[in-house]
Amino acid sequence: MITLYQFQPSFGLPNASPFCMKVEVFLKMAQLDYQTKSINDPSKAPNGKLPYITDEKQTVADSTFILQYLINKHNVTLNHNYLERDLAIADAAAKMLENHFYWSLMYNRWLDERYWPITKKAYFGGLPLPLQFIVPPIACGKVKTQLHQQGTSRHSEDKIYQLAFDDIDSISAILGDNHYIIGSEPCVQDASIYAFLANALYPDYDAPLKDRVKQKPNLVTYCDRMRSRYFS
Ligand SMILES: N[C@@H](CCC(=O)N[C@@H](CS)C(=O)NCC(=O)O)C(=O)O
Repeated sequence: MITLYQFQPSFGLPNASPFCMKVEVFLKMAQLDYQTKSINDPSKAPNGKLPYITDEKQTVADSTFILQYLINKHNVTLNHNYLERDLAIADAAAKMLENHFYWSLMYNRWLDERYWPITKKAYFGGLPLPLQFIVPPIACGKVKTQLHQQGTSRHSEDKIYQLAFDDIDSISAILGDNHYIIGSEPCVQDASIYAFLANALYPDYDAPLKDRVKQKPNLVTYCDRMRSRYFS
């Protein structure tokens, strides 16, 4: 049995970590049997980050390597007869969300003072009382350092959101009238693209990234289509 180790679900999403959600979406797309286990402290994970999986005696960390492993081990064929060029476009789109858009999403949740109280409550509100005060500033300080070292938080707030708006606009342009990112059936990269867009769109509070996705009707329809296909 495959076990997916991930954060506890929050924001009404399967997972508020888009990387964890990507793996769970993929498991559903591939119709593989799995169970999930919640871990609150990622330092216990093999790479110090979530997600990771175990499958019989194998442990695999990092969503990209997890999907590669599952595809090979369980002979998953999801890419239909898509052209290599279209699959490469889907891959580039997913990587843009994972390695660029992600940082603005992190800023939105952890550093934008309007939304940090909401994030704090969603992620840490269930902790026992002394930990509710101790853990959030430590976790937030860690994210602050990451965002500074990566560079995103060195920009003004407007620019940080503009970076993500451009990503959203590009994904909307690539999707066009397709039902899924490059055609009428999902490919592997839809797992990632949906997980990231859903993380912007579905949390129950208005925020700049959510507003931008909502301005793109094709993205909203896409997310709703993926949600009802895999999570209804
Ligand atoms: N490249 C990794 C990224 C995973 C990742 O960044 N996970 C974050 C949550 S979204 C994490 O575990 N952060 C904890 C930390 O950095 O301490 C993947 O694709 O799985």
